[in-house]
Amino acid sequence: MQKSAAWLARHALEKLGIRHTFGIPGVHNTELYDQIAASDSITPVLVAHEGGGAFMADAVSRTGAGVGALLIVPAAGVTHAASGIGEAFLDGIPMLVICGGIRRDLGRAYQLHDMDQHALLAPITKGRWRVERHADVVPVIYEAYRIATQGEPGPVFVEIPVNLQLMPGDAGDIPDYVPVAATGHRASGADIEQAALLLRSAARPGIFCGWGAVDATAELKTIAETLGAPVATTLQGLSSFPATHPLHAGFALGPAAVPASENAFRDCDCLLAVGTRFAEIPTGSYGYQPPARLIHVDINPRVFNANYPAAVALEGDARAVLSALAAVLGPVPAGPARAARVSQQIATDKADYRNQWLAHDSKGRVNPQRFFDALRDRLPDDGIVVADDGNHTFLAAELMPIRAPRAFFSPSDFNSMGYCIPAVIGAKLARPDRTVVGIVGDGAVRMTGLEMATAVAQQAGVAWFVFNDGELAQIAQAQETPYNRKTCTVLPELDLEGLACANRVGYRLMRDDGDIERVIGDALACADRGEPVLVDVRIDYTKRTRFTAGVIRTNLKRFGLADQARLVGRALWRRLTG
Ligand SMILES: Cc1ncc(C[n+]2csc(CCOP(=O)(O)OP(=O)(O)O)c2C)c(N)n1
Ligand SMILES: [Mg+2]
Repeated sequence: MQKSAAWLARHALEKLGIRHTFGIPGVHNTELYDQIAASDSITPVLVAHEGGGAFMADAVSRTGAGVGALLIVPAAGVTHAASGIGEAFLDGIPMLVICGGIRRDLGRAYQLHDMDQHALLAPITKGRWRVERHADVVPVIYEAYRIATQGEPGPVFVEIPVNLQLMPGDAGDIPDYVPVAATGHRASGADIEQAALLLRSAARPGIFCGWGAVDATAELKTIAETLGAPVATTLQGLSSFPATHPLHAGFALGPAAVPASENAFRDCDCLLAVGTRFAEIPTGSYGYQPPARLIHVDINPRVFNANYPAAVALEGDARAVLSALAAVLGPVPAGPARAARVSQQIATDKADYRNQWLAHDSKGRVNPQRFFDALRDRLPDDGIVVADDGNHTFLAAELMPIRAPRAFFSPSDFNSMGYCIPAVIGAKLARPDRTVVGIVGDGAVRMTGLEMATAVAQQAGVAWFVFNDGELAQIAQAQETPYNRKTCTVLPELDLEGLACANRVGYRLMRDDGDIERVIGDALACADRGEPVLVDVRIDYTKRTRFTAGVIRTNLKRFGLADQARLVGRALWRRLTG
């Protein structure tokens, strides 16, 4: 069969159930774009910047409704997209990157967009292919998709040289797509028994879950209830366990955690950690020390013992491992009484922490707790909250209860600002039935704010709440004490109303607490009508999150006494001299 590589790529993407591609056309992929435009099932989405496109594709995958795909030009398209590809790689999110390639039939050097993109992408993709023949297009895309979705998911890259796209060639026998089999587990029965034994005999068992457990909420609940164990989550895994559950303790572990979690895990003598790598954020910069009885469940065996030694390591898909574990755990006699005690303490600690925030004088600006209380009241339980990276992220993590799996996304380990504005669009396109809102800093909005026009073009009704504080607060707060200066963290003025207007999205101003209810109601109503809207939230950042305070303390302790004295001395001196 004679087919062009562009036709073959479209065929493969259709069979894989791809519904949107994100990117920008150029001379190396217009043939691909022409094919995709003719597809009944795939819509090519024009983005403002390939970085935004990659964040959209990432969010499509995070919803669980299919895998996000990019359709980009080589070199400049790839480097622009690299932030989103890197985020997906470090966060374990599948993504299919389809890229045009320079001509391989000319024998010419210094072609447009010629660079070694495979070398550039090697550290941030699970696999890379350059298609050499027409007959390889479909099998390579299927194989790339399999690699992207199997094991710990991640991005993959397929380059299709433009000469193959333009010319028909021998496509051979086009293979059928065979869906990727679900991963089970490799953990042995003896190891699962051993884990059950440790948990059963623990006096204060606890559970810590990350994004890897996001589809295992039911199994987590069963085990938590059986043991009467508190459940804390990572940042990325905030939606892995419902905040409405009485055993839900909240975000992070250790001194940077919310008080309910810090208290619930204080004397934890056996920790079941599921789908987390104990990375820097959820451990508060490694300020948390897990107990020796650490049972670590992950699909990626490389995470075991990377930061903390595991007493038992159980390799496999979280659902598969946890259901096997629940089956051998059986009833735990101490469980019900412990559950009652632990839940009561959690409820008290959560109420106290919330009251501390409500009592904080926001001096005429918007109180973060009042904001999140009102948003929670109005957002459906399965509404998707997308954060960016900054102080607003940790406020959301501490103050906004997340109630459903895959209902909270944030850039996590790669930690790329600029994620939220486009990711909200990707999430809405993948899940038009869900309410999707963004919480984004006024710094991050500068990076990808022009992507708002993409929402208008795609008729994606979403609301972005811009936490407008005039600073790169997460960094400015960390500069304040040691330096007594805010070098390069005070933002020049930006007219958010003008930005909304330029993008043709709605604009609402939330000046103080008195505006909260009305403006949130109004913004969500706009989004429901299919009208994207930017809300300018004049947020109060004068109270620190537990996370920021905890991380600063942990890092200070890490210095030796002489360095601590030097840093404190400099801080005091600057306080005196300005
Ligand atoms: C691409 C990128 N550049 C820089 C940083 C460092 N950084 C982390 S949080 C932050 C501040 C973000 O400011 P803003 O978007 O206003 O959010 P806020 O902290 O004020 O809520 C910065 C600069 C980053 N994470 N990513
Ligand atoms: Mg800010």
